[in-house]
Amino acid sequence: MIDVNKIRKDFPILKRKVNGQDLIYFDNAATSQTPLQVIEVITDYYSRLNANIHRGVHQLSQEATDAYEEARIKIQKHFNAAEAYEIIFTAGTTESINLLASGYNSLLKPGDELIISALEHHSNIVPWQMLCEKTGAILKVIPMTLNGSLDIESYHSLLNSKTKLIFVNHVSNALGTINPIKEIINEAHTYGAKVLIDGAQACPHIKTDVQELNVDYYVTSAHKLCGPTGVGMLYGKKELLRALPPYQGGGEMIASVTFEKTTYAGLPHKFEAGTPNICGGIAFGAALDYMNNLGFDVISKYEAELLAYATNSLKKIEGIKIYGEGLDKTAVISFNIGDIHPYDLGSILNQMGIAVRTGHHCAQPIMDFYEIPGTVRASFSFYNTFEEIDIMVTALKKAVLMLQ
Ligand code: 7TS
Repeated sequence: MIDVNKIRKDFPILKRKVNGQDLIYFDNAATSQTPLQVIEVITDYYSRLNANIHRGVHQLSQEATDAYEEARIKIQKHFNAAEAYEIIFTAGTTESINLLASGYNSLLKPGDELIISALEHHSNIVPWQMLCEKTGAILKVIPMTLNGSLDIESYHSLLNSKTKLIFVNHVSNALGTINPIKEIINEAHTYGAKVLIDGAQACPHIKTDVQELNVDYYVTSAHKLCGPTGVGMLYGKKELLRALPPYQGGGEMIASVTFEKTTYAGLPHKFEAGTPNICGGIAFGAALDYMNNLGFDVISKYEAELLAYATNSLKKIEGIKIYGEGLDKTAVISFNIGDIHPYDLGSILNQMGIAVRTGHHCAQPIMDFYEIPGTVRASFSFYNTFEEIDIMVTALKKAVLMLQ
């Protein structure tokens, strides 16, 4: 059982006021808030440890290196990767995907096929389009259905011996759909294709076991699960990462450099050029500790209760349309009310201290599918309460009266 009042004390930001009202933070799918336990690790890093890593014999550099590598091991254990060096630190999901797309540049030939889903965030669309332009590979799309899930029958018919890579999100950011990734991965493997799962939206809600899934690549951002911005990870199976060319050239990713020839370092350093976000990496590990101490089973059970409660309460508002209702989904509700523009609803909620996201949520193809400019998206976390949902519903009713 979650003691939400106790948990909320861990999050200083939840005490602040916005426009004279208590902040109600329902934009967790954009970024999650940071608990004191993680803030303290960040403060401690800059107060006691700050040094560059992997390069100094001095004490501070060694301690910072140890803390950074311990964080890598925490991430490895959390996702159950076979080896710590299969975890590559990146700046976040977007950079992880760009790293992969850049590597595949030399692995693809014209006519090779890539499969994407209709539910993707732009960061899992645009890098692949850029890659197709460079390589002559062809991008195919798994369509979505009206209820916001993937049309898996169509996926089966898109696969063939030319399919090289499939990239699908674990959870849709715009609708919260939990995609059947196990089935997608198993089916892809029968054709020898590899699968990248974008776990940005899954990681705050679901504890993923990459070996159990047998996924080839899995990416996420720390800031979605109570960690800082600007840091994330790429998991890849070691044999695939070894075969992938480096992303950026620079310091720390080499074995030797002469003007005639450079040889690259082994994993994970081959993909980690330059001074990384050292403090961010360490805080990523602390965020996983925090979430695991609460327990993902407990978190997802409580969030499911919040979702059910919010869905029921919102449905009582006349003219509301919830996109992706009844799905197997995380605690995300995307909706519109009548023909009110989502931006107007979001602005009025903001005046009442309530943070939601409005717009296309970097998933324009989903909005095009529903023929809407965007939605209001309320996304919940384990530190949200039923009372906050009541306040949002009342605020929405007031907003409708003002706008209609
Ligand atoms: N993939 C998915 C599924 C996402 O939801 C996001 C961010 C990204 C990739 C990109 O992550 P980043 O950390 O590299 O920026 N999603 C959102 C969102 O839904 N609202 O703001 C950011």
